[in-house]
Amino acid sequence: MNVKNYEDVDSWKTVMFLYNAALKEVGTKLEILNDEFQHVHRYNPIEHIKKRIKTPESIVKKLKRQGHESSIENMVKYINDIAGVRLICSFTSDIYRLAELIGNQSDLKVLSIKDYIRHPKESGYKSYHMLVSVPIFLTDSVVDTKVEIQIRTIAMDFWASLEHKIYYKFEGNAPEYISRELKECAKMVSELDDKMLSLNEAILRCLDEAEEESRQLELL
Ligand code: 0O2
Repeated sequence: MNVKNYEDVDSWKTVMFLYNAALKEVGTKLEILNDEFQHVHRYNPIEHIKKRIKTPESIVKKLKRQGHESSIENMVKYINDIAGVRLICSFTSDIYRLAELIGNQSDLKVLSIKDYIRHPKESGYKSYHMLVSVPIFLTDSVVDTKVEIQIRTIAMDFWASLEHKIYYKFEGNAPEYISRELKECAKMVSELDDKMLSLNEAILRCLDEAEEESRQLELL
């Protein structure tokens, strides 16, 4: 990163302060949504939330990969996931439900959506990405700050975390058979997700039927 003089150090600190604030704002919003869901529907769509700020090394690497010079200006302009929140859900249906709830939050602006669930990446990667901006209220101004929200199931997260580690070891040059095997694993993960979703739907139907039966018995 181009942090050469006091002025740059100052802008670096300001930028990082803003991303940290945005991460807190979005993280809290999502926790509140999850709590409200539990309160109203007695169900938590979010299994857990992970938050992170991208490391300076990772920012520099990504800028280089994109063909941009390392500068604070370029990082703010081109790197969308400096502040990142990952929502891990139980079922695929939770992902779209959460995406809709996030889209309905009036103070969040949805800048872009990448649906790697309906359109998986060549690697087999599946996840739902939302790039949002959140207003950060300062003493004398308001700054819209970008946060990337990745929403995925436990199974998708398991695959992505291991694949990320494996690829990191090969620095992107994994042998062909490893990429093929990883893709095969991604297929198994998708089948597992589909099976879990239909099992859950069957369980909910059984519970509804049992409830209806006991209501009918009470009426007799
Ligand atoms: P890291 O180390 O996880 O942060 P854009 O942000 O839209 O300008 P970008 O970054 O290519 O362009 O967007 P994209 O495709 O939405 O990917 C962003 C992030 O998604 C990546 O960040 C990964 O976290 C994750 N991701 C995308 N593709 C894959 C994949 O094939 N495997 C795994 N495991 N994760 C993936 P980083 O900065 O690349 O990495």
